[in-house]
Amino acid sequence: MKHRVDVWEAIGKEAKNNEAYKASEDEFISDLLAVINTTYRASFPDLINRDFDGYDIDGDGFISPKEHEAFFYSWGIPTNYSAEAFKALDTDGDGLITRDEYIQGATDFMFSEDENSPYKNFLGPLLE
Ligand SMILES: [Ca+2]
Ligand SMILES: [Ca+2]
Repeated sequence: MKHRVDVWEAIGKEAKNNEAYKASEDEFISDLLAVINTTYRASFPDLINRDFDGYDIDGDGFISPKEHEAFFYSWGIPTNYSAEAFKALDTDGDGLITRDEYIQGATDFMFSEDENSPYKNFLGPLLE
């Protein structure tokens, strides 16, 4: 949680004295890039382990397709994109996402610069 707050504080540093401040897309990206290569990268495994626990609603150690839809819903991502993202994460195709599968996908999504990464739709497709 602390690291997530660090990220938002870095992004929102201009906002402290200005309640009406809105980050532009460029500001958001440059601030995110600045913080991503510092504490955020080191804390990422911790962060995504906790995310996994949050998305594994029934606590059985796997993210089911229904739980994945709930994860998309909680982020405001249209749930019709869930199945495709789920399929990319479920690398062994057993119909469930293990912690390792999730961590692999989330890490690749966050840090890979490969435009053709199978995990590029981890949070749904980019808007046109
Ligand atoms: Ca579960
Ligand atoms: Ca699997």
